Amino acid sequence: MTNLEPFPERIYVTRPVFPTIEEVTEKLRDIWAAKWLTNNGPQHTMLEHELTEALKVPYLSLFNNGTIALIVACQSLRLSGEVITTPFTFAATPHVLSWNNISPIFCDIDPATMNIDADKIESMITPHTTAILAVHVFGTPCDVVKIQEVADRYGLRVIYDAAHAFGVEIGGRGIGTFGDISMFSFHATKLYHTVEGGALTHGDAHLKQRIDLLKNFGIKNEDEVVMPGINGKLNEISAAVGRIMLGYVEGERLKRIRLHAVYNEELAEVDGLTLMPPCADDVKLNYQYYVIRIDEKVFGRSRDFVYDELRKYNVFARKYFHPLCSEFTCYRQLNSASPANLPAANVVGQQVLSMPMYGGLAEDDVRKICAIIKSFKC
Ligand code: T4K
Repeated sequence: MTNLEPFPERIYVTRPVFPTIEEVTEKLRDIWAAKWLTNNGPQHTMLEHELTEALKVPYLSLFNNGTIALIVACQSLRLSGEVITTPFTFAATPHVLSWNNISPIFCDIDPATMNIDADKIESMITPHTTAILAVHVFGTPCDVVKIQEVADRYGLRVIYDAAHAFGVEIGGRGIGTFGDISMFSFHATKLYHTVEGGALTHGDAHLKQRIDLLKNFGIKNEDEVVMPGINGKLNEISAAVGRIMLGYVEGERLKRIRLHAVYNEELAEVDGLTLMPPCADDVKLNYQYYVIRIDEKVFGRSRDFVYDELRKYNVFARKYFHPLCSEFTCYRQLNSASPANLPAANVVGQQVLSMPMYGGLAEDDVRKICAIIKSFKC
């Protein structure tokens, strides 16, 4: 097959960006001096302010992870009944609906962007529909204009799962300003992280009050608890790491832009591989992920073959997102989960492979990974 040697150590799909120990130690000293570890401390307050600017959004609320943030987003808008979403996403997206007693209704995707197909949303609306929960998959923006048009026509709310979209902009506008609420994940595996963490962004001061109550048990003051909230608070150590990481995010993004270019250069001419879609000129991407699609009929090998063989070379690519959420045992009985309703998602789910992508990866490593993939072609 190839005389390329396996990598001496595992190459994972991603590696977290680590600040220096010294930077973290310095911030820990501040936290120790303040004697404040969580519950809206000074690091939390400063990070909320800094992220509001960095993401170019009017309001932002920090959370202990993106999943709890999304659960609270649904609560804050009082969603119920059915919410239209995509099957091509991480498990958290439909699960937050279930945790709110809402039925996820799966809508097919646009195979080019791998995002929810805005032209198909209308056909999924019923009298029970209250919202659209769309995902900017791999940081590629959804068709935000069309989605808003449909939502406005039917009086629906729009929530964006922007877990992958830190720093993405459309026409200079922060991606978190579209729809009613957007959720960002700051998990360790993301381009920007707070170890674990997340945020909700939106344009409404009253909504911020409600979200901040919901993430703190609904406690208004020592004498009043005004709604059944949850514990969604980000602690001071995570917030401090987040403040440091703001100084790393653009450097990491630039390294990934370079690695994207190498993947594109090496794989562009390979029949049977579809590379990440180019974006409109006014879109600023974050280059967090590099995803290919493998058409078995043309490439001669299936995605699963490539995934398995790469592991023999110590390359641990990932099948994000396979299985589709509509294939999970908890959802596959839903009418909207049937493969007949989701033809594009079912094809993409069988073809997709997330390649190693992180700033610490050498360009030569990327070239070698591409050479290994090309050696599989038959
Ligand atoms: N919505 C969407 C669309 C999402 O993608 C996610 C999360 C969410 C919502 C929920 O947000 P959070 O509640 O998580 O904030 C990873 C992440 O854990 C998850 O946050 C992320 N999406 C998902 C796409 O990827 P896994 O199960 O693939 O993670 P894991 O542990 O297999 O890590 C992937 C690779 O990263 C490992 O093979 C090695 C490397 N790694 C990982 C960790 C944690 C390290 O080198 N060091 C580490 O500390 O879900």
